[in-house]
Amino acid sequence: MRTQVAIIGSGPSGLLLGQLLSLAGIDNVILDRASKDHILGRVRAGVLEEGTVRLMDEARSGARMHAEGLLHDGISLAFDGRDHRIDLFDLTGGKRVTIYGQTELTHDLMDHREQSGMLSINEAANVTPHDFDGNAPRVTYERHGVTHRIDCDFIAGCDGFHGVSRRSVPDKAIRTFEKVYPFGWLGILADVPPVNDELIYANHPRGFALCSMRSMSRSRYYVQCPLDEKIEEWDDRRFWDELRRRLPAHHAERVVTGPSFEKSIAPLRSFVAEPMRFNRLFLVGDAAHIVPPTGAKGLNLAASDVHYLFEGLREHYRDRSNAGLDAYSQRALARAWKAVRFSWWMTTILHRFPGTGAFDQKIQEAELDYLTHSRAAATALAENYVGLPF
Ligand code: FAS
Ligand code: PHB
Repeated sequence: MRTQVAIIGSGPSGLLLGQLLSLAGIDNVILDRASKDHILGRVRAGVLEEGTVRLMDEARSGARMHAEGLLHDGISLAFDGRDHRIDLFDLTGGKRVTIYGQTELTHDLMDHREQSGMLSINEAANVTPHDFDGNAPRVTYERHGVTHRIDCDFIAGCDGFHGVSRRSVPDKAIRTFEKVYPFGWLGILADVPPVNDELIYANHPRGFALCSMRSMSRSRYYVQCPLDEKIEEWDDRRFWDELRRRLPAHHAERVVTGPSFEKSIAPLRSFVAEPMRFNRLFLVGDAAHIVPPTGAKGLNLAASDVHYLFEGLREHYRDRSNAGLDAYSQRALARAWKAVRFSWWMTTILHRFPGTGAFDQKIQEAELDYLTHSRAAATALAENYVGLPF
């Protein structure tokens, strides 16, 4: 088989890139080792920046997002028993975020790909990129015991942090930067109304908590937990009690509890691989960078990578220019590092770090005090939270 762009990974990065390429008349095939059901069963992000919303519209896959997504003009920071609203809309001159689950976004992109008739190959085993340092790259994979080969012009490694693409790059050609945080997030989904109309990021001596949502009848909550925490030691009652302990009283007494239907622990890390291009192979999204979810940047960074790579590929095929492809890594990394910084900063000011000394605790309190009393400080948070320009 031959295609123009072979995409490894059918998560948000791969599906969004595939949809944009298809609409531009650029042939592409998506391969994923997982089944569609498995991919759709993953619960992850929930906050979309305006740039991500625009890309979904450009991909003609945004109708349900606009119909069901919730527009939010602000978030709240809660500490010392009070909460402080950060007016994103006012501080950024009219920008806002859209609350719409990654699962739904992935579903929409998958549905549109099926309607377009473009090829996705799921449950593909041993997907392997070859000869991307030359001019005739190809991807092989196995299915039902048969090895297949796809010759292509370019390979997009959209296969996430644990994918094969980054691992296929020789060690001497890639440099990685990593910071692992000494805690994780225990998250639940429950069909109960959210405690607040907007998100609440809480800093409490017992640890961080986040009140989020998927709709006005489905809530997404997280509490910071030790890295060695066992999910089976957290029944719903324990979760609800701990969440309420970490919220200001006027929120805690309003939490509507109910049975969770999803409960999981995610580790937190910051990670960046440089560069993001290796001749005919391009790393996209989580394959190239990971951020702690505190800044709601992971999915949105994947979207801006897709924007830069799609622009470059379209220029290559339409204008016979490689300027966009040559600039991809530098442009994507410039935006990625600013999101990595913001996500690290939000994590450091909102979480309780084991072994934090008195001085560092006072610095964290001063950060929060400055944020809630300085328009300049709040503006800096707001412009990063709604998403820096592409
Ligand atoms: P993905 O990991 O989503 O997709 C990669 C795809 O590649 C998968 O479908 C996988 O099956 C496939 N793949 C992997 N290896 C392969 C191989 N060898 N061969 C073929 N296919 C292969 N972001 C936020 O903004 N907010 C959040 O709250 C948030 N929470 C998260 C919680 C968890 C547990 C995780 C893991 C991530 C979270 N993220 C969050 C980040 C997340 O949303 C990612 O940024 C987003 O999924 C990135 O999308 P992709 O780059 O497509 O990678
Ligand atoms: C979520 O709703 O899953 C969510 C929202 C904001 C974050 C992280 C996760 O910062």
